[in-house]
Amino acid sequence: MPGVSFIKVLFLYPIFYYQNCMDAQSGDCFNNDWSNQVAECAGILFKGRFCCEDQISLQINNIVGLKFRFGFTIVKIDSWDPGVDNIKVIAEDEVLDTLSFGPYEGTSMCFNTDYQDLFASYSYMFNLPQGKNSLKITLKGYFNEKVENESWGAKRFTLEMFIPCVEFYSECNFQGQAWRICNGYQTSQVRDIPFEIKSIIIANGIQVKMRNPKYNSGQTQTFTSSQQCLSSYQFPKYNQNG
Ligand SMILES: [Ca+2]
Ligand SMILES: [Ca+2]
Repeated sequence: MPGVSFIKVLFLYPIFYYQNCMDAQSGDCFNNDWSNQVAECAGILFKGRFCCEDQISLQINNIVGLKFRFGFTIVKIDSWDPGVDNIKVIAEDEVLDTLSFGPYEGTSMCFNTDYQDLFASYSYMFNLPQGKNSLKITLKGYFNEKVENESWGAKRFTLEMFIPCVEFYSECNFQGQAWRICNGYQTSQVRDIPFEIKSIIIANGIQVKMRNPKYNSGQTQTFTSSQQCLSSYQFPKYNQNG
């Protein structure tokens, strides 16, 4: 029964997983990621304007990794009150930061000419627990006056994976038992995978090579994207070398 079957995973990292609304006039600012509201300040497009207790989120499904970096640019508009008005940056349930600015921080660029505006970039490393295969990032504001007086927006959203994983499933569509290989983890050179593989989550930038003499005339298969439903495959061995 055992043949020359193997799995080899090549991780190229960090993986630039996601970006949105990067440039001054990016067309993708108008997609529905985060929000479908788009505004402009000094010729620069951003998602906004938001006020009051507005929050915007990005939900990513079928993502496997242990360590990430999220980056974005906040657009502070008009008369924020320091210590009162703020935005929380939240990954899953963890508050990564609380951002606050004063009304005169920045330069007068847009909207209320009495108050200054600024663009400021931030990035955060965070971990995702083992076993999670989805990620939700939220920007949650608290403002106690109307949008004409104080507001915010955001742009240049990026997500990088610093410890990416590949996850194998016993059923199609990423269901059933799961077994993962993560970059940076010490793993034995040869390992048993405890089930027949039916689907795999593979981020862009990762290559998974697999071979089984009973499948595709024993040719090596290289996968560079997620596989929703594979034909019968059984892999007794795994080898983690580039
Ligand atoms: Ca202003
Ligand atoms: Ca206020």
